[in-house]
Amino acid sequence: MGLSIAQKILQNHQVVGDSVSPGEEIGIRIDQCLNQDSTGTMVWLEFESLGLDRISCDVAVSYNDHTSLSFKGESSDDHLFLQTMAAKYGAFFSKGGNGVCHQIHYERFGKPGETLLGADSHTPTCGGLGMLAIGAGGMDVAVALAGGVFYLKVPNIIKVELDGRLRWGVSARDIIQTILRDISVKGGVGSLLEYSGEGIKNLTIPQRATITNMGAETGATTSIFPADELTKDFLRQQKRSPDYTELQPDEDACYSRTISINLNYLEPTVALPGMPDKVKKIREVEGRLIDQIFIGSCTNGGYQDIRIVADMLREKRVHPRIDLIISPGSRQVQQMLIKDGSYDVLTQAGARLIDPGCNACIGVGFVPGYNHVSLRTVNRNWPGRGGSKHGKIMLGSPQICAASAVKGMLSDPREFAPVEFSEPDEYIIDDTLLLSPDSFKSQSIEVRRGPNIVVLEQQNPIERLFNAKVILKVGDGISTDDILPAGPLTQHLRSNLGEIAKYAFFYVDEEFYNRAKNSQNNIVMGGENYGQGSSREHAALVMWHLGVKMVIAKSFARIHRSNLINCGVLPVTHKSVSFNLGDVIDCDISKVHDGKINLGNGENIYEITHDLTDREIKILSQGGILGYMRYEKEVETQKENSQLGSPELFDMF
Ligand code: MIC
Ligand code: SF4
Repeated sequence: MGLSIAQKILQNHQVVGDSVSPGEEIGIRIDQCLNQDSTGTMVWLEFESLGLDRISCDVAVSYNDHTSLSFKGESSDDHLFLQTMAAKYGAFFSKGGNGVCHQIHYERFGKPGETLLGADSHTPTCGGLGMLAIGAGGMDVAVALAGGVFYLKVPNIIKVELDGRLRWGVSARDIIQTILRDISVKGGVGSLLEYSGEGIKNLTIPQRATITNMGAETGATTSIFPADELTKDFLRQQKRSPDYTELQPDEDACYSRTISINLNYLEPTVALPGMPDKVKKIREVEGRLIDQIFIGSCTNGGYQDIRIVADMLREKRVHPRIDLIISPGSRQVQQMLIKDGSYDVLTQAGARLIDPGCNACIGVGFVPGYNHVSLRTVNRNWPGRGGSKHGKIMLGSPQICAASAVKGMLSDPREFAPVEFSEPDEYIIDDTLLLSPDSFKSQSIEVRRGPNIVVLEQQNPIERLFNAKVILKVGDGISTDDILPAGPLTQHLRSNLGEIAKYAFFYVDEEFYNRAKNSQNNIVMGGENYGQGSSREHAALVMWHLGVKMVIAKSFARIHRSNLINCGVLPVTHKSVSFNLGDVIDCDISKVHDGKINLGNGENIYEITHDLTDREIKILSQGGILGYMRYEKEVETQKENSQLGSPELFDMF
């Protein structure tokens, strides 16, 4: 049977498992890793706890992008910690102002056919280059930095067949927003979106990267495009090594389903506030008033994106009611825009140009006011995402943003004269803000650790039996932003679990923290797609810290489920069992290995099936992945000393 592109890369990297058939749990080798300033301090603390001298993957990069504006001193401490840890252990460090991790990674590092594991859910952006790029929690990334295997269930491969060519006013974002409208934020769970068809020849690499970036919003494990002549050209334009091999699926590759889209007929779209899949055609919603527009982020912060905006705003003025903020995705994009005069055009039109970085996307600055409507080229818009639950965020293309900026209301870009764009023959290459690990080899590195950077508690084996109390019951679609909000409240506390835990479920139930901290035996009940959205490991770490031992939900988002397991919190998937707030539940973890788990509350004992693999059960029994790795190491050492036969704890499995 033939293989798809993703399966070929999986097969080339497979170190555990016999096949790459969907559903199989396999282990793969990771070539590249990335982390950023919100997730990276934990990644490095976790890596440090493994006691190694140097990273073992080919390339690793730590980015300063989410809090690069350092509204709080704690963020500056985080940056210095990342910079010195990267230097000490052999990773690149991208300084503040260099831009958003995903934009830079596909410009400077991404490689067709290789694997990338990133502590950020939009890591799939590099799939636009034909790389198998997967978002994960910090602990999985720490293990990969150490040269460890990354485990995943081979996803179902969905073929997305594109034909035709986008017409003026319709953008790459409209392709993925149309898919989101059709399959929803749950439609990609357990799947991978693989693009093919004649239409992809008409999409540049940055356009493909927009699509693979926002594919994360479908819940898909990742998205990928073939590596073709355009990929090769892009690497040349970036003055990158030409060691490139074409990557195409086999003719008889098998797909779980096909989504066909004719680009000729697509229309500009907008996602209404609340969820990225609340997508409408612009003509259904035009005329609605808006207050603020933000253009940038890892979805639409590319040169093409902002250059088109400049061309649409040439000799025009931003409407008086609009605050237009533009943040280039990277310093390269910024320099291209300065060189071609776009910066002048945008400034004269009345736009505010800010430093490359995540900025408004994550509520670091430009937080919308009470009932203010903000139109953004970012990828997420659930309540609270922009830093306040009172703001309303809509998602749309740079073209829609430009048209709306001029008219002061949601507007159709097709009413503007068409703007042509072609990729430059060469991009400006200036890696001044990218520190290579080689520059530090001869120096002895002193790691700079601010007082807010708190070493993680040790993970210990968990008890087999416990009396736990349901302290929160929530509905469907709870995101990691609901579990632990990002933005001004917490962004500077990412290295301090004790402090950040105070904001757990802050916008959902302000009393959660007080309830949780009074007991060390807690349970949370969720609905469908629990933990969707970002890779934010902190959403699981704070549960661990607050004594949440189990989350029972109808279904889990992939990354959050793994994060819970890595943190020693049992994720139990159920459809029918429902407990109420205050119920006390016993759980005999020693029975978990039968494919069943017993949950009881006094009179009733429910035997329900679970989807935990043997490996996951072993991790859970050691209190999490770090405890498990420490345990494995001890077992190995003891074996070497010929003092131990088979490990007693594993006997129960
Ligand atoms: C996001 O877009 O939600 C973030 C902020 O980049 C997160 C990572 C984080 O919480 O730091 C993500 O996507 O994983
Ligand atoms: Fe940064 Fe926003 Fe992209 Fe997350 S989605 S990496 S916050 S730009």
